[in-house]
Amino acid sequence: MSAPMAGSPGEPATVTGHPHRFGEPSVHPAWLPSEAFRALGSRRVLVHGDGPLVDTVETEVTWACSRFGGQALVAPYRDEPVDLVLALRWAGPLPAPATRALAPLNETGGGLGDEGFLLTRVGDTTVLLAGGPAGLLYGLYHVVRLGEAAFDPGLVTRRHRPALRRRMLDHWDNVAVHPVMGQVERGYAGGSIFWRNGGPRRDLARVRAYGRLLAACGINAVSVNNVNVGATEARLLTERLGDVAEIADALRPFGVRVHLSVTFAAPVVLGGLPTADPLDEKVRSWWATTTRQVYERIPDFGGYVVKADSEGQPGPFTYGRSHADGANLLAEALAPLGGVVHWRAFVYNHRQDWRDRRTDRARAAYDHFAPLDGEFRTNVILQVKYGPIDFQTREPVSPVIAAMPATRLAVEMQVTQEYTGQQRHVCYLGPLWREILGFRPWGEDGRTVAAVVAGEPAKGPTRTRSGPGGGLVAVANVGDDPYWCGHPLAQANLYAFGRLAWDPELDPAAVLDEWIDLTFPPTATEDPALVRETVHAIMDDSWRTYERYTAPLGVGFMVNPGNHYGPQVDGYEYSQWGTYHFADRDGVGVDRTRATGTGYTDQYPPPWRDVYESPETCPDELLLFFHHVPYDHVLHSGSTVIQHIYDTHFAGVEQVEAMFRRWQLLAGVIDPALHERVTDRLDEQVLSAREWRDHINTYFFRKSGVPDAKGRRIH
Ligand code: GCW
Repeated sequence: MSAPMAGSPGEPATVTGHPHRFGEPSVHPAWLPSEAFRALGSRRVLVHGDGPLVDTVETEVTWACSRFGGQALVAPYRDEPVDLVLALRWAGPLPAPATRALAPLNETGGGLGDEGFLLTRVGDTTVLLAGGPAGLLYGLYHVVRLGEAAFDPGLVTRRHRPALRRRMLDHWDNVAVHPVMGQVERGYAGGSIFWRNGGPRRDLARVRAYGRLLAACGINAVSVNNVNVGATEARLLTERLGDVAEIADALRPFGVRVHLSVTFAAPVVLGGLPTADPLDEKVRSWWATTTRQVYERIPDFGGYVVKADSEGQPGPFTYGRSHADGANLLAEALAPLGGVVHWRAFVYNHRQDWRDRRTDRARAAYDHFAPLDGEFRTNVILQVKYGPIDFQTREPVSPVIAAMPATRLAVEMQVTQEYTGQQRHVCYLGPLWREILGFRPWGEDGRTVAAVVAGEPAKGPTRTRSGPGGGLVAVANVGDDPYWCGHPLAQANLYAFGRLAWDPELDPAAVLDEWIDLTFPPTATEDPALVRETVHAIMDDSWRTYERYTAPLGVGFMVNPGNHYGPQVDGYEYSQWGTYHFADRDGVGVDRTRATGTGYTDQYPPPWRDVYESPETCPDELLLFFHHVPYDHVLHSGSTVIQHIYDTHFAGVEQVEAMFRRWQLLAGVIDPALHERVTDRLDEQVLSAREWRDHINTYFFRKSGVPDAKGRRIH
C-alpha cells in the first residue's frame, strides 16, 4: 500500500516547518489536512492575546498563512485592515474591530465562559472573540471548519459555548502487552499511540498530532491507560509518572488534560501497606501524598479513572465498604488539587450461573449505585455506560441516569467499535449517540440525558444537585495505524463524538457533512458533490444497517466470546457473563418485566417503566431486550418476530453490498490509498454480514421451524 495522502491525491500529508504537523509522513491528517486551512491561510489574520494556548493559535495561523499566501499578524496591532481577528476578550486593549464586536456579544447574552467564543462580522472583517485561551483555540478550528463561509459578508453572528464542560476519551491502552488483550484492549487500529512493549513510545509528534485533532473536534480530556490496570500500568501513578507527564506536556498546548486509570489496590501494590481499606487512616494519607506528588509533576492533572469491583478489578467490597466510600477516598485526595475521580458504574456479577434466571445483569448498576445517591463527594463523577449491559448496538438508556439526581453523572459511550464491527465494518455511531443524548428519561416534559450530564437541574422542587455535570466520556478508537482508526471512515466516529459532546443537539448528518468536507476538502477534490453524496449514502444509516444484519430487536450478545466479533448466536448462552437471549423452539428474548420477569422495568421512572413493561407499547427495536415472545408475535411494524428477523437480515446484507458498489464510484476521485483501504474493509464487511445473515436466519429457522414467507434460501 502506498503512503496515505492528505485530502487530495498528490498532496503530501507532511508539511515541514509546522511544529504540530505529523512526525511520521505516513500518518493520515484526518480532519485537519493542510487544504482545510486554505480559506484562513489566504487571509490577513490578526491574533490578539497571549498564553500557551494562544501560542498554539499563533503557530497554526502563521503556518497556514505561509502555506496559502496570507499574512499572520500578531500584536502589537498597527491598525491595518485585516480579514480575520482572533482575539482574547480580556487580554488588554482589544484591536478596533474586536472592540466593535462587543456590542453583538452583549446582544447574544454576553457570557462566553473560558471555552466559548463569539463569531461575527464587523465591516469587512470577521471577528472571533474568545472568553479564554481555550475558546480562542476552539474558535480557530471553528473558522477552519467553516472555510470560506467564515468570510461571507452575510455571516450570522453566533455565540458558541460547549454544552458540556467535560468531554473526555478513555484509552484502554496497556503499557505492557497483555497476553490476551494485547497492547490496546479492544483496540482495532494497531498498537497504542502512547505505549509500546512495556514502556512509553516517546514519539510525541504523533501524540501532539492527536491532541491537535482532539482540540479541533472539541475534546478536552484524555485518560491514557486501560481501566483494567495491570502491574506495570499501576506504576504510572508513582515511579512511571514521568511517562505520563511527557504525554501531558504534549497534549497541553491543545487544551487536553491528562487523567490516569488507577488500581484501587495501589496502597498495597505500590505503597506496601497491608490494606487498601478506604476508611483506614494510612490509606487515606497514602492517597493524599501520592496525589500531591502527581500534581507537583503535572499541575493541571485531570484526575483518576477507576474500575473497581468489576470484572476482577479490586475495590472497596474487599473491605466491606461501599462504592461511595471507595470513590470518596480518592476524591478527598484530589479535591484540594482541583482533580476529579471518574468512578465507573460498570459493576455486575461476571460469574453468574446461566441456569439462574432471576439474576439479571441489566439490573446490576442501578442496584449497586442508586441507593448511594447523595453519598458521593462533589468531585466524584459517576461514569455510567449508556446502556445497562455493555455497548450493544441497541440497548435502552441506562436507568441509572434517572436514578441519581444528587450525583454528578457522566455517560460513557464507545467510539471503539467493540460490538459494532470493530472498525472493519462501516458503522457511523453519530445517530446512536444522538438518540441517547436526546432521550428523556422522565418523559416528554423532563430533561434529556444531555441535560443530565450537563448538570442542568430539573425544573420544579426536587432534590437535584446543581453544579457542573459529569459530561461525556467515550472509549477511544485510535491506535498507531496510519489512518488512526484502522478504517478511514471510523475517523468520523471520533470526530462526531467530540462534536456531540460540544453540542448534543447537532444533527449527526450535519456533523458528517463537516467531517466529509474537512477530510476530503472540496477545493482539492475532483467531484466534491459525488464524494459528499456517496459518503452520506454509505454512512448515514450504517448503524441501522449493522443492526439489521446482527443480533435482532435489541437482544444483544450473539458474538464470539473473547473477541466479540460475530456471529455466534449461542456464544454467550451458557456462559457466566449474564448475557443471554433464551431462544427456544417457541420464542426468544429476556423477560425483564416486573409482572413475570426480572423486575428490571421497575428501575425506570414513568412513563418508561410502563412503556417497556408491556409488549404492546415496548418499541420494536427493544422488544427482545424486555420480553420473551413467541416467534409469531406481531410487531408494531406489522411483521412477525421471525419474519422480521429474516427480512432485516436479507435487507442488511443487500445494503452492505450496495455500500460496496457505491464506494467504487469514488475510485480515482479521492486518494487511492485511502480508497483501497476502505475497499478492503468493505470487502470484509460484506463477507461478515453474509455470515451474520446465514447464522442468524439458519439458527432461528432451525429453532422455530417457521419458513421464510418469501421463500428465500435459509440453510
Ligand atoms: O465491554 C467490556 C469489554 C472489556 C472492558 C469492559 C469495561 C476494559 O469487553 O474489555 O474492559 O467492558 O468496560 O470495563
